[in-house]
Amino acid sequence: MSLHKQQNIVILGLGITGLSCVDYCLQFDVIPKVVDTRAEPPGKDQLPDHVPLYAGEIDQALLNQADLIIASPGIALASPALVEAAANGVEIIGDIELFARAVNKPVIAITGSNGKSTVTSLVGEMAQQAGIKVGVGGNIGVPALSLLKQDCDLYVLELSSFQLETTHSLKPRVATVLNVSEDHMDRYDSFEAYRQAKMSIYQNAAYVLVNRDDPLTFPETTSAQIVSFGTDDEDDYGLQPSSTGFALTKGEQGLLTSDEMQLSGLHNLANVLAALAIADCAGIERQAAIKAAKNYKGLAHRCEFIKQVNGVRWINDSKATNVGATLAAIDGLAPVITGQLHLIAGGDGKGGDFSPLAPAFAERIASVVCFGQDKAEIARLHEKCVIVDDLDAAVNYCAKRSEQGDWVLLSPACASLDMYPNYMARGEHFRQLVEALPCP
Ligand code: UMA
Ligand code: ADP
Repeated sequence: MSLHKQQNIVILGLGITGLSCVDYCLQFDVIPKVVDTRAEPPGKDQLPDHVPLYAGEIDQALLNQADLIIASPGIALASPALVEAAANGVEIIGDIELFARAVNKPVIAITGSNGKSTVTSLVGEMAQQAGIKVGVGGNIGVPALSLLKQDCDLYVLELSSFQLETTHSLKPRVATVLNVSEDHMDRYDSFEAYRQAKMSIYQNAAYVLVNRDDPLTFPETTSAQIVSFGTDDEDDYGLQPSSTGFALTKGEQGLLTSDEMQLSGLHNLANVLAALAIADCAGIERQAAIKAAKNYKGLAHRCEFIKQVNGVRWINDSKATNVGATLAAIDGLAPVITGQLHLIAGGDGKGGDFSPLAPAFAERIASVVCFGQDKAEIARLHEKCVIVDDLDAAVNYCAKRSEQGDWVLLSPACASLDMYPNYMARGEHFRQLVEALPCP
């Protein structure tokens, strides 16, 4: 797709997405107008001088007069400013739609409530291992448009429900919704609205990969070829119990075993099965994919082992920003621990329901230490929960309470934005606090 010099294009949001959209427009000699509700948007310093920025309150007339608005994922289509612009007939798209209109190589599109980044980066490693020039980006933190400059032969995109809301033309070679559980309820009217945003990834896909363990990932109708993964051995990509754990299989064929992998937890076996299925559908050489799966160590802030102090293992799962992710971490870790599990949780719950955590608190956790904006709501779930002021106090509490053989898990079930710039900063703070614990 090419943009026209005369077009009046407004880019809404000046984060990393907005900056990538500005850069893309400038490649076509189009000078966009940039609007952001923040007085000091984070991309301000990197914006070229000749691109006008309207920061602070939104000037509605500017939006209403645009030929095209490119909205960042942090701004909901349902926000009043965009609703009014749409009512005035202005076309509103996102960066992924621009990418979709321009790309001429196969695209793998990955969404889901949890596991997106893990599966996306693993598929990228598989393609690289097979010698394919691959671009990996999207919600994982590299704006998709910036990948187009690399002229890759395959693109692997992690897509959020926010990005999918403004995407219509993507024709993925393989599309998957890995799982659906409650998240971002501060942005959607209902769980079904959130799910439908995710399901739109299947439109125009050649292969649709569904999760047999989660019927919510099944499309109502599709003309695509359906492939499935699951933690049973019923069909397609699955698991069979073995003497050392599990064999990852496709039908009757063994692909690798869980003890050959560096990742742990049942949820990660599901992630690897999904990645292997995607690789097959995308034509990535099978042996290369298996080798990458064996070597893959996982990403930081996802059930990441930090340090053992006085016989206690400290785990950073700061990326667990919703209840489903924290449940997966507890279910994945609890069975391998000889001592007890202590959980640190809390932050901004995004309007979600914490109650699914209650049975896990009762059965699998010794102590729950709650901090952050929604600490009281989590603490209400069980009498063993205690409330502290911040992460420092939470780490100190767990250091005092834990004994040799115990594990301490930071898996907040909440976004970090009430106290930190992002989940990485929260995870880094946790790492520093653990590193500073006295070791005899
Ligand atoms: N914002 C305003 N006013 C504006 C524009 C944005 O207040 O005018 C706020 C938003 O509400 C949001 C923040 O600024 O809280 C950032 O929004 P953005 O759209 O400018 O974000 P980018 O910096 O462009 O980053 C986005 C994704 N962020 C969001 O979807 C909120 C990044 O995902 C993604 O990595 C990046 O594009 C590249 O594709 C982050 C994320 O938290 C990691 N995603 C959510 C998640 O994973 O749960 C969906
Ligand atoms: P996302 O990009 O969707 O946020 P990540 O791969 O970054 O997913 O993992 C985020 C968190 O979700 C991790 O902290 C982990 O505990 C949990 N998680 C990872 N894979 C799964 C899965 N398949 N099902 C449920 N939870 C998962």
